[in-house]
Amino acid sequence: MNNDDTIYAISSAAGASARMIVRLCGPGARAVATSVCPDLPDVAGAKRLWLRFADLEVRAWVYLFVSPRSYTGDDLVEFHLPGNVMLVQLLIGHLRRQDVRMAEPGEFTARAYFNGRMDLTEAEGVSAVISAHSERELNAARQLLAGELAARLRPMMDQLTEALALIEAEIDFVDEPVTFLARPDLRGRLESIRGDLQNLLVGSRRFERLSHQPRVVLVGRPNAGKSTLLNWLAGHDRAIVSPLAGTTRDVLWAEVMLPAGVIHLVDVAGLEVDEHAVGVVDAQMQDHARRAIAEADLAVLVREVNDSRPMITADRAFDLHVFTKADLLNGPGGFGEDAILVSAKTGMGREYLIQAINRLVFTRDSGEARLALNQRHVQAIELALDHVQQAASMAESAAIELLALELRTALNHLGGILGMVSPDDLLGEIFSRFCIGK
Ligand SMILES: Nc1nc2c(ncn2[C@@H]2O[C@H](COP(=O)(O)OP(=O)(O)OP(=O)(O)O)[C@@H](O)[C@H]2O)c(=O)[nH]1
Ligand SMILES: [Mg+2]
Repeated sequence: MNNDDTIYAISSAAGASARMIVRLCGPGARAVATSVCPDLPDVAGAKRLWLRFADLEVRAWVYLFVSPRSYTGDDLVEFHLPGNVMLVQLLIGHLRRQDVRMAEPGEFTARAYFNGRMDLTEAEGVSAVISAHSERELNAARQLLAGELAARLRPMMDQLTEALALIEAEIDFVDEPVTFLARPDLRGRLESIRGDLQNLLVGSRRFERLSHQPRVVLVGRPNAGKSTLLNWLAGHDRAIVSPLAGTTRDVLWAEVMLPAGVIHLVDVAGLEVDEHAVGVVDAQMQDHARRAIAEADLAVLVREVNDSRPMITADRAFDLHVFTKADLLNGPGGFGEDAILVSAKTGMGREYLIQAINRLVFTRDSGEARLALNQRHVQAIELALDHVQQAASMAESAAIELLALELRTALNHLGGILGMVSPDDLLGEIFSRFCIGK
């Protein structure tokens, strides 16, 4: 990435849309924009202006952001064109002829970082917001974007810096008996920082856990109506449904949009209570089914309303009981308090079922107040913790130079989280996960 280049990207979503956005950024952005849009004003703002390129005249909203007050910190121009792919291609063809190149993934945000517009955790927040699939992921990403991790780290880094400065001062006065920070006092300070770092780790959630799409499996006897439920909740015919018991043989799944996010709804072969009754192929089928049941985050027991046989069992407890075919109910049923009655035929109970699954999947371990950390953050905090711990344990015995080295290493690890001392390959790794146009 060369930060002196002028770059462009289509910043709207792929596919049909009412508007398409072409973003232009870099030192040459205004000059290049003027070649398309002669009336581009000198001051920042939004205006509806004429664009002229490829023998066309198009009216479009043009947004000008002037350095340093832009997303990236450079001059930035956005053309909001009518949503026509051909038009955008022609405009881009025109830009390409003027020494403007296409942005790499995440390059806009990388520039914002290099220009000091955001720290590295905030840049990661941008990426996480873009790829969030659920409310909880989005909330966690917003926390990063708002600089909450940085806000938690800074006081610890300040304390470390202060301790380091005090002991380094002693190194400078090595010939004189001056002590700026008594050793027991130093140990006390380091132990308190160690405690803070530990609390940060213990009290946080893992981003990776949040981004995994929750799996909900439907479990029941053959013919209980599991595949019908899958199709009904997914809103399309994903699975074959038939009155014959044993219709579903493989593990199937569909994405289902719930109010708080998307889940993986999994449908498996019906389970038999008497496993001796099943043949060889069936044994394999039941094996796959049982594995899918074990791996799911949530297991829903699906049972016909009129089924009076004993309940089937699995190697785990069921989180929810659903009684199907409520339209066929004959006589009063003794359903448990938290059981849900549904009928795919009449539509009964659908909303209720959706809310119940949503609640169980998305609010069970929510703890919204807890900060979400990614692998990179956790590793750096753990390393910093090791060095602070090491320094604390030898605070009263070790040579001052050794203590200073431990503290500086700890500080570097924490600084790395915010991108203060990050090697280039790490930065490349982080920004390459973005999409082009961000
Ligand atoms: N009346 C009525 N019939 C239903 C309802 N839901 C499912 N059925 C019928 O029950 C039969 C079995 O449905 P499936 O969805 O294939 O059942 P399954 O649990 O997937 O069965 P297997 O794949 O064999 O384990 C089909 O004939 C469905 O039309 C319902 O709500 N009301
Ligand atoms: Mg089925």
